[in-house]
Amino acid sequence: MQLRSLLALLSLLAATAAAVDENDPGIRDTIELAVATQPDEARGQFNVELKLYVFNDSTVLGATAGFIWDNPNLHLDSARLSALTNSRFDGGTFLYPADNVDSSNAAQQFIFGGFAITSGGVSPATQSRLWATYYFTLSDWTADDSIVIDSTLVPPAGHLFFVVPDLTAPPGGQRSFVPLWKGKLVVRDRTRMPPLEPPQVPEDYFLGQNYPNPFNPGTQISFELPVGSHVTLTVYNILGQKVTTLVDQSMSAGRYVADWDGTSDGGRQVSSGVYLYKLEAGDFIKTRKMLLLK
Ligand SMILES: [Ca+2]
Repeated sequence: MQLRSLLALLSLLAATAAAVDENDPGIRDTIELAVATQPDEARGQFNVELKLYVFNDSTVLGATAGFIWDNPNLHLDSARLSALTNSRFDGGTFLYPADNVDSSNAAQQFIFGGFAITSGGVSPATQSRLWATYYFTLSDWTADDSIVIDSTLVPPAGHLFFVVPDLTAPPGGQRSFVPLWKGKLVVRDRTRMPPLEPPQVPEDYFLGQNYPNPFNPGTQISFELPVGSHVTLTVYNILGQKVTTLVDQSMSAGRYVADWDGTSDGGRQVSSGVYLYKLEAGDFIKTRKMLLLK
């Protein structure tokens, strides 16, 4: 794993907006934080536990992360990788401890240059999983305080991003992208201990860019449903003529991938060119383009 190159990429990605990254193959990889707080009366402080959940549908070969917080009394004490990732990361430690702990507490930020992923990366899964837990203490918290923990603006490096195998490149090729980050986390209630549940259901309808693109002969189209819906996913040629229907059924909320093998309803292999695919689900209608190149 070339972690030095991760660092170089990190600086390149600093200005990237936290929008959907079209380099993300398949379903949108998603990061979400959950937090729990608990009074520690013996020490006159609060313990704050932050959990990082990840949904990844590609093997993640490397990752970087960082976040900032707006309360100077919040102090990051330690971080621990989950059992899921422990066995795949170098000793369960962060690669660049100099970026961590004491030096970052003064700036109220935590940035690290990469999980040192070994054993071929973190395999994809069909649901979000816990990757890491961060342990903070809060020395003073009045009833009206809230704390914002935000990974979307992390100076000077940038967002968390993933490195995954690039299936459109020669063997060994890699690509990187910024996973969808679910925005800022606001910690408001100083005594509540909410359940730390991984996020499972998408917040909005979404139609992803097909992958790979351009493609030959087949490609995959991802989409997400926040609620159960009747779904149609239809492929048209550039003249607006229907080529094939990939999905036409009721589906429950969740993340999905449809395969298109490049054939029409009649079973014929279609020719090179631009094709459109249209998702209709509930009130949501979205059309995107894809390119078949032979
Ligand atoms: Ca993905």
